[in-house]
Amino acid sequence: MINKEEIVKDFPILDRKVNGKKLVYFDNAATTQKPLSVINAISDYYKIYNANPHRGAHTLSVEATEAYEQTRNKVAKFINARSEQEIIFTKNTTEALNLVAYSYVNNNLTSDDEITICITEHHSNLIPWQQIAIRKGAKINYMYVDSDGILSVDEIKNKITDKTKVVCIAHVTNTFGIVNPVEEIVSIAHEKGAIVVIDGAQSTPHMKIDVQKLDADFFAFSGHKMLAPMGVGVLYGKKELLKNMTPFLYGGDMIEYVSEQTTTFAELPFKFEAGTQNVEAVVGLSSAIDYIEKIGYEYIEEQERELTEYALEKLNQIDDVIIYGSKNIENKVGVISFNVKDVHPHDTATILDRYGIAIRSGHHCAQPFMKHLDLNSTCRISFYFYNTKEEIDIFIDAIKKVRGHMGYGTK
Ligand code: 7TS
Repeated sequence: MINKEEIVKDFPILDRKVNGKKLVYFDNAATTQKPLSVINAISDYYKIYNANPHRGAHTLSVEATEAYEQTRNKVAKFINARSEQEIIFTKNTTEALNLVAYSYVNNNLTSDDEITICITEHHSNLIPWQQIAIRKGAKINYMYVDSDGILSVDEIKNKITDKTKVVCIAHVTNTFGIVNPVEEIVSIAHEKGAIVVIDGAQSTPHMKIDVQKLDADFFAFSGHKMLAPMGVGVLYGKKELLKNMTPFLYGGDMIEYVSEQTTTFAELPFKFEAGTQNVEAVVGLSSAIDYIEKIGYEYIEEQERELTEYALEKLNQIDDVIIYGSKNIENKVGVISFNVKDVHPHDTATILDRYGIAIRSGHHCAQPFMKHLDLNSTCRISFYFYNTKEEIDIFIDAIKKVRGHMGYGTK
């Protein structure tokens, strides 16, 4: 039995006060907090074996290299890649997606081709494709969702055509937390001969990822959304695709041999990791994976489901709150978008901050989606397994006071 109180104690920041109130952190889709084990792993790296990996014959460099490469191995197992050669460390999901855009799509797209993406995409899974499409004179084909944020199989079938070369889709959307039917998308895309890039930034923290089962051609995620530090992300790619791709960045450590006029490149995965990498973040990612595996996805999913159900029920009871997106808990992670009637989301977020509650407000880096729904912006709460029902109670009490702060009555 996992003890929630013990879990909460693992996260020192959750004990701090904000504006004189105990912190309630509901902005986990933006970034999660870090357990002491991750913080200590980073501190130990600097205290004991900080060095530039892959470069030195000295003990510290060997130890740093081991830590770095062992993490690659751990990540490969974590998402069930066939080989650690399929794991490339990047700065974040954004960089991983840009790598695919510039090293694969840029070299394989013609003006007759189409890229299919969903209207719900985060800008980092939209702008890179848009830029390549502009460069190549190709077209972006959008799959549209209903007002609940749900993507239908008919829409997928209509928008993945014989012209489609690449399909890019979030596994879980960051605005409403909807789990997209990625396995179906992959199967339809592969039938048409298109490759699929899955943005796993919002899924990897919350559900067990099996890239072989998904049959994803590329899969990207960020460490910082799953307990690890900022500054490390992962690009998984099928080996046969990665092998034929040109490097994204050029420089130290990614070469085999350099002469005055030409260069040959290192084997996978090193040809995609130019320059000194973020070893401290990689070490932190290793520790974060250990933590997630220790508590297990079963616990994570169960906690988030309970919290989301509870919060939806409480929010639903407040007349002045408008909830956006599907409320079907079976198809959703712990993300709720909402607005308080007549109150700008930034005002709501600012008022909640006075009560020590951290939420996100704005367009959530998904402006085309907001426009599609005829919305300007929303408030968003997003949970992780360390959140509690007591925190939701604090949040609900504060939400009931928002309109009063703005000079309105509250029902
Ligand atoms: N894709 C999705 C679905 C995301 O939610 C995010 C970040 C990214 C990509 C980019 O991740 P990064 O680590 O490269 O920045 N989403 C959010 C969010 O919803 N609020 O803040 C960041």
